[in-house]
Amino acid sequence: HETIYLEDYQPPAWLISHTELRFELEEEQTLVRAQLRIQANPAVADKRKPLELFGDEGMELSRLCIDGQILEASDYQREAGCLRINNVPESFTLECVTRLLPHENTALEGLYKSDGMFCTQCEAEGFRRITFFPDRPDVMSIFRTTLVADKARYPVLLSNGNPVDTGEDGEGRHWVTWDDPWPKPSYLFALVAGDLALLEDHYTTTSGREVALRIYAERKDLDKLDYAMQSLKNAMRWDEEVYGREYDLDIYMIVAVDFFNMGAMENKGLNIFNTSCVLAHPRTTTDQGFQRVEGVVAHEYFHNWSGNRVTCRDWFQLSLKEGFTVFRDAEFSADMNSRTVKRIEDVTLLRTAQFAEDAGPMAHPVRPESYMEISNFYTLTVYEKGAEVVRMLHTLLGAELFRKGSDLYFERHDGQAVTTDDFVAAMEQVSGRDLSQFKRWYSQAGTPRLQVHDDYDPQSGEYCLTVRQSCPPSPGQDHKQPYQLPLSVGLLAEDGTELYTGMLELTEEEQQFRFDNIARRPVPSLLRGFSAPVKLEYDYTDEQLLMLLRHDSDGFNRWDAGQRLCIRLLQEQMLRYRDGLAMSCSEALVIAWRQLLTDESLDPAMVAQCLRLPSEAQLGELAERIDVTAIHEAREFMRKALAQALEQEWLQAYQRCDTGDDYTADAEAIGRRSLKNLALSYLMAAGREPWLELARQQYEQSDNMTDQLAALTLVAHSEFRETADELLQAFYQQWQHESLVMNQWLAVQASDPTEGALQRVNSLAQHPVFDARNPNKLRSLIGAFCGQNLASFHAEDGSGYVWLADWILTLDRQNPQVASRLLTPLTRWKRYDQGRAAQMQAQLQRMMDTAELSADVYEVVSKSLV
Ligand code: HT7
Ligand code: ZN
Repeated sequence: HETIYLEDYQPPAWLISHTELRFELEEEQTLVRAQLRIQANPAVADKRKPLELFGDEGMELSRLCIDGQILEASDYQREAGCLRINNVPESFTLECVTRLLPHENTALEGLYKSDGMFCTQCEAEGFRRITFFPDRPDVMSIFRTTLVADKARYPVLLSNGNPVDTGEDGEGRHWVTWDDPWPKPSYLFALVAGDLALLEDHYTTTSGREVALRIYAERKDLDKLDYAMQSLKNAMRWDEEVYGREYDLDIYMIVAVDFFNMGAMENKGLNIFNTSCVLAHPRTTTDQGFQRVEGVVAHEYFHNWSGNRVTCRDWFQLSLKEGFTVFRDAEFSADMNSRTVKRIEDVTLLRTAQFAEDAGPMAHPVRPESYMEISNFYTLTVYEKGAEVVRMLHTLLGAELFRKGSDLYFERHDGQAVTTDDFVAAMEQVSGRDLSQFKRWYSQAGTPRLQVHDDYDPQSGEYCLTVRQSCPPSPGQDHKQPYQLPLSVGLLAEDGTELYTGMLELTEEEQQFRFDNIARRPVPSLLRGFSAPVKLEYDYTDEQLLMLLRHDSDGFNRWDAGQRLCIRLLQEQMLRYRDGLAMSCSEALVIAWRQLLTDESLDPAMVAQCLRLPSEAQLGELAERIDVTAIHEAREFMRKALAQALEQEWLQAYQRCDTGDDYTADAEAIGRRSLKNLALSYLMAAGREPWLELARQQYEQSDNMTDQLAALTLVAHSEFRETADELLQAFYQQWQHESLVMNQWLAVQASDPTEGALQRVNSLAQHPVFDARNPNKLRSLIGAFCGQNLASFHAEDGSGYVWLADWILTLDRQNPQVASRLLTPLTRWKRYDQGRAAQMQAQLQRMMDTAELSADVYEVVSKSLV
């Protein structure tokens, strides 16, 4: 498998001004006729280069012509995914007919069938599975696409742009031609053909363009599209107001498909969505699900500018569109809901999963330098850390200059394929700042560490903060240069009064910041709002953390202080567990939690965040060596202790939040439900029968999936096995025909930490609702078992590792992208004790020894074994 390097980038030798496609969609095969208007790139000196087009090795080529002349086999060569034609003129039309077998396409890249409908996924390199093409993002072309199919089976025929012609052949087949006026790279091409129902609405842009909004799904799901439609309209308005960006076509379409490798895809004018990111109904969708729909709909819409109008020069620049778009969607969600809660959720994901990625064998910079398979680089680093990098620019420049910078970026590069340097250059130009040091965030991997010390001189009233930054080595990068970063800080007096608020800018390995006229030694509130994606170390006392938890004016840091305290206490219990000592729960924590729980003036959403213990995965990320059992036991002990110490308060909070109002998916109602269900989870942890009855009652009486699933999960994960089995069976009976709900049913059981988990997931893999070809089902069963049921997956006998490796080897032949992603937990083997590490390594080696690994899995396995 070949490695591609950023430093080898060469501009394309050939450009394609127009691409005309005709798809004859049939049950047994699809014929694709492509006509490409090709010209030598005037910017490239060597005009005698052969024409090289990418095309999947397995794709059948049945006709190849230049300017109407059929080419003989001797006129071209096909090798390793490439078609080379020598001696071509400066400008010509290439015609190419390929034969595809979409019904056999289980990789879900290129053209495939999902539940009987045809659909495509072309990012990153799927278009080369449809026809031969310079399938790279810096070749942009105007597409005209005709779809021909049986009218009864496929009444809806969609592609990018606007429909310009349609007709029937009198023998049951019909056709539609679509024209997309905007030049685009091939990765944004899409088509859909199926028997689909439609929710239609419209939107008028600020400048008066009337846009038809159409969301397509299977007929049975038509009642689950309203929330996505409202989210789309909110996103369109928000992008006009906050970024001055309007939509640029007459139609915006979203299609929901059940078989999809990721969340959604921003194809120009024709987004294709995983059903899990578009369907939403109170009865079948949890609050989390609603928020995901809102966020993903907005994310794909925002790509119309950050990704489509201005796209990436090459795939190393992926974060140019993804990091920026995640930042945009996070700000949108913050504006639509609670800003602090959104920030807490995002930072939790970053700290738990992105930090782990940054410390693992696949660590890479936000702008990677090499890859074997680009699909492996749709990562938390490129997306989430990339968004943090954009956020830091926003913080350093301020909202106004950042907006000027984004305006300049969009205007200067409209219709171009550009780099992350171009993005930063626009920010430099509007601010007059030199951001060359800042760009290290794009080129250096690893999570920086900030060590903060302070000094106070009561005589002079001078307070001094000393900040040291460092960054651990990562693959191929032994030494790191210091970063430029914003460190948002507050200084608090003991009673919580704010003595100083501001932003410090770090550029050096070690820096000192002095503050005058400070009457008493302050408590520093550091890295407010998580102003940079770093690990911050400061030796807080428990009392200081309790004071910040109570008084910090920065909501994020109030929550963070509580988390730091919990982490410290949990780590102490882990040590005691390992040493065979009795564990204990801090009385000070109980008092602080009681205060939060009983203060009715506080926002329930924030209280719920503060009273949630850090997850086992996060505790693992923080550990030098991950001791799965000690983490699980310490956390369970603490949960139970806090449950019992505050039993009455949990019940009161539960009753207070159980308002009986009709379901709404707004931030306030979601916040109330989250505190209510958290309270129920602690009551269940207290382990007494009345609380089991309360959970059962909630399960039976709730009219929404959030409450029903919360109750089911708590009972299913409890020691009350009889009731657990009864409710799981009832849930199955009720929802067996709702595929997305059945995914939840699988995930609840796969993440059940009680005895016998592996046996349970094994038998679920045989259950009729499970379908190993559907990525959502795989994620619900395999992903949940390996990622959320840590004590079971990491069973000492290594059975979880063998199970996962068996699955990967099977799935790799079917869907390499999904196989490669599910493999992640095994790649972290170096973080575990010797016994586990050796068993995980052995499974990686077993995969490595398998002859025909895909590039996707080979890259991850081989890098993990280094
Ligand atoms: N830009 C989209 C990426 C995507 C994708 C990538 C690889 C394989 C399958 C995929 N499906 C969608 C998603 C996004 O960030 O909006
Ligand atoms: Zn995206």
